[in-house]
Amino acid sequence: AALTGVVEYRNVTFAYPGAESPVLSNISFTARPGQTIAIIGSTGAGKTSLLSLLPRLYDPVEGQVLLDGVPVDKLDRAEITKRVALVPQRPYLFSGTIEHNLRFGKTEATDQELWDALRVAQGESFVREKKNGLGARISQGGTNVSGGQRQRLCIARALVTKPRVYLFDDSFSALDVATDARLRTALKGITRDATVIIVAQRISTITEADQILVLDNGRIVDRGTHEELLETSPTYQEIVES
Ligand code: DUT
Ligand code: MG
Repeated sequence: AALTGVVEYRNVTFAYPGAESPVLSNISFTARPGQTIAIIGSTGAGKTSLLSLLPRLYDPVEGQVLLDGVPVDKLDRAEITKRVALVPQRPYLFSGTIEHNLRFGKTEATDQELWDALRVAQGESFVREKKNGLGARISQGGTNVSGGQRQRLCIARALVTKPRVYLFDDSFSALDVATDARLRTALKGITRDATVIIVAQRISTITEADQILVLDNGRIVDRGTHEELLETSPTYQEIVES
């Protein structure tokens, strides 16, 4: 069977409801299974807004977002949720156990699947260290775990759903460089056949991406691999040097 998980943005323009000017203009790109597409750009460039259109947190005002060739507004939300996992920039945990939080998207996951996801997300050891393990309580908003632990639990939650498409919104920024590197190596194995779109601040997180989109003021100003952009993109060079 053909691999699913093809994401296409076709001439997408987006403004927040009630706002006059668009925050995204004429965005076009395709991300295929097995590929990692990175999005980089300064704060306010529109990276989070861009990701939000695939799971339909918002809809574009012009153009189309397609999943496996079908415009997402023609798909059931449940179908989108099954195929696409978004790890949000501000990872959210709710009051309940670690297990509840990990099963949030997929209630029928086995404990083994939860531990497997935690292992990849580099969250296994801190959960094992807790007296109640998966049964350890998380307070509302996850205030009793660190920012990095919160990010790792939210990454594990996404892995548990075994989606075709992963959207990581700056998901590695609260991790130290070594943990970030270990996590991404482990992820590579898991996401080999999946489509990965990753927003990053740290250049080291994205140098191996198949394609990097440089977003500036809601537009894709340059695109290419790390090596190509170093040669051709002044905006990218600025980001690398900053
Ligand atoms: N914006 C809104 N309403 C919202 C969210 C964002 O008007 O609910 C604006 C703020 C900004 C633009 O949209 O001018 C793009 O914001 P976004 O959050 O997409 O930018 P980012 O690239 O993700 O910035 P950061 O690197 O700070 O996460
Ligand atoms: Mg953002």
